[in-house]
Amino acid sequence: MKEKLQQIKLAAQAELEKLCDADQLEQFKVKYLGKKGELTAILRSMSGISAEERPIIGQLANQIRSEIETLVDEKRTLLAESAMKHKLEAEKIDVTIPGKKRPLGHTHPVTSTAREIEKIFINMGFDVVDGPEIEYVSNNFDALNAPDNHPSRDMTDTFYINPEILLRTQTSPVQARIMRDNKPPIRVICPGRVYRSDEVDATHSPMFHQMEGLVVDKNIVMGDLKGTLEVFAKNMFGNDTRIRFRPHHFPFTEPSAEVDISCFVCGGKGCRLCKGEGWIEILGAGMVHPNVLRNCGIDPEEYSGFAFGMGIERIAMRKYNIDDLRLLYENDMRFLSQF
Ligand code: 2NM
Repeated sequence: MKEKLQQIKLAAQAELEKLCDADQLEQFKVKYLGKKGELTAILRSMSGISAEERPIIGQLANQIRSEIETLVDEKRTLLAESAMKHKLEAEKIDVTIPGKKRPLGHTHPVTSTAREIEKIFINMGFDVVDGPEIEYVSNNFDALNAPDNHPSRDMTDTFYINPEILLRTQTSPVQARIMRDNKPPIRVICPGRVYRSDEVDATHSPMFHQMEGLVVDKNIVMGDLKGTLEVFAKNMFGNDTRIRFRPHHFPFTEPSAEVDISCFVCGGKGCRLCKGEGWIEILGAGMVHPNVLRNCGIDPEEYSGFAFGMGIERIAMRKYNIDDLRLLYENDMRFLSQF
């Protein structure tokens, strides 16, 4: 009996050496220590042993059992360590390998130009306001003193949704809304998309962006308009920039003017950019027509105002020396990544 137990112990030790994973260790435990295992079988068969020997054999069997249990625990730890080692080895990350480059976009030149213009006017105390691109004819034309026969009202120039609703042709309807809903003083600029039924070419697009400004208060005069636009021009195009007003006509302003800046390339002498003129046209402006104030619920006897409007693309094209408007809409990375 004793020899048998010693044999089991030796066999168990030898077998344990060869185990290489947790599954095999479980099977091993069942084989030696389980209810139907070899040690249990020995203890069961003790009925044939003399009364003196029984406690000795029993003690030995229990001792061997606990030795094997200890060995199993040690082996379990060893196996777990080696499993973890393999796992770490397999999942090793080389932190020195260069990462995947993700192409990072940036602000579109039309947007960055709009932000730059906004900043200049914000510094002069203007608020930035937006409004719907789908507008009422009444806000887009009627409130702004556009005569019934004005060519811009024509179906061939404007996108109508129905006879009362259109895609706004300018952002001034936002200003009509502002005047109707607020008491002066009003100081706002309105950036946004506008729509006109134009064929696409180097200088035209059926959708483009505008920035319009409006100031309404007591005692606003043309000098306020000139001063404001001069500050804008100097901030936008350089401190040496001068501005010039040429008489013009808009239905919503009286008097009205087209505004040029001195050429920021040649300073006014005449060059390729300004086509020998020395001046570059950048916006339209004027004193808000009394009819517009009245249409929007402001008394023109008490208040006066000035307004102006510019195409953001046109400013961006001047600023970045872009000669074809279409480049701004094609989203060609070779073009956009230059800005
Ligand atoms: C321009 C030129 C001149 C303008 C007028 C108004 C309003 F709402 F007060 F009537 N907003 N913007 C205006 C004036 C726009 O764009 C070339």
